[in-house]
Amino acid sequence: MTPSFTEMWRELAPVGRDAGTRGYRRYAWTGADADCRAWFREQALARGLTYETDRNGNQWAWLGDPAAGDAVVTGSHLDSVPDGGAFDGPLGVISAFAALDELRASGAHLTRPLAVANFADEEGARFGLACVGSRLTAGQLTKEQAYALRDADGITLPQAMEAAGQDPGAIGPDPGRLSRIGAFVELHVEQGRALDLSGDAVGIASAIWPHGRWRFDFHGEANHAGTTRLADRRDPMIGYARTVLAARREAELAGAVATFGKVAVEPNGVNAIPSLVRGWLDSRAADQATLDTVVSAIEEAAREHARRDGVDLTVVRESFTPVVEFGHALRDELNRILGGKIPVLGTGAGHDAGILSAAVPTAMLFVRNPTGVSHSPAEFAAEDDCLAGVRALAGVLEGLACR
Ligand code: HGY
Ligand code: MN
Ligand code: MN
Ligand code: MN
Repeated sequence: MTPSFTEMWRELAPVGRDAGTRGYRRYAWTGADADCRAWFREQALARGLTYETDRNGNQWAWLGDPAAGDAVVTGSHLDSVPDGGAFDGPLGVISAFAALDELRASGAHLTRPLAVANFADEEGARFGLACVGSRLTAGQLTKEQAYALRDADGITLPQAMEAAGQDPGAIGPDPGRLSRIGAFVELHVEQGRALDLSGDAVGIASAIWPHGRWRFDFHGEANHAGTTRLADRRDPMIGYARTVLAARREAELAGAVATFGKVAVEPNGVNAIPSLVRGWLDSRAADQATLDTVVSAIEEAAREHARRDGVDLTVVRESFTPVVEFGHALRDELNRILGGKIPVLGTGAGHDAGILSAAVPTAMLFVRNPTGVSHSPAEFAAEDDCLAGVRALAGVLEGLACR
């Protein structure tokens, strides 16, 4: 008997959850990630699906011949941000298995292969780059770039993969695999309140905002916190703090978003003026021009503050995802399959679907999140809405794979 949606949810819920914060710490290629990947493999084998892990560490569970081509693939990711919520990623993977179960139970006659996918390292929580598994597969990240990724302990991505039993030697573009995918549909919890405001349980994605990550390094002069006159200081924390305020101001002015959510201080001593303050900016906007304007204004403000404080500043763009407009053909087909009344909404959140949309026809379904909160242990979606998402996904899979 294959586990139901609720049983799968219960099985996965404790994996990688911090007892204190109740948030998830499922970072790529760690023990918690290995437990999630073992869970995925069990789900595949329990259903008699053909299980595989590809050269980039993405997991696939196939119904039908993986080599036949024109496959309909659905899935998402199982890794999390630090203290992430239960739904971001896992809802798409669990719903994919549940929708496939529904389709098989209905006796539908499949005319195309189906697959459930778990994309490796979507959040980039450990190595700092989002969507590593799907970017490698789609040829948007080179092997050299991937090999240069390292975590806070200096462990490189290939070292972490090897330690987890995944050979990093073969990572890289996988055009053969992509050429066999006719459509990819990712179901995801909404990370916002559009569906709550419209009163719908399920929505379809229209676009993903352009977004990126920039690292601001403020180099000052370490000194004694108790004996150094204020006028003699080159304190990088001051310029960093003013830049955080400038980021909020510039984002408000432009109707964009900008967040310094991660900061590292050296030497990080209470009684030492820092030598270095390193802050990571995540900024997103509805269009490229606005995003460019906001980030340039933030960088200009940062340079002015650094100059005034006698501090050196370097700014590095660490990653960037251009705007994703999901193709109308598949999007409209989903809407037709689902009765034409499903709201279409944009999002500021990045997804594997956004990466893969450059290579295969791609669409996204969103499930209502009543508070809109995400990347937090408070993330929530009601079970009825999750089951409505499964039914919608099952309908989409049937509409696409049972022609
Ligand atoms: O950052 C994002 O938007 C996604 O959750 N990785
Ligand atoms: Mn996320
Ligand atoms: Mn996600
Ligand atoms: Mn995603």
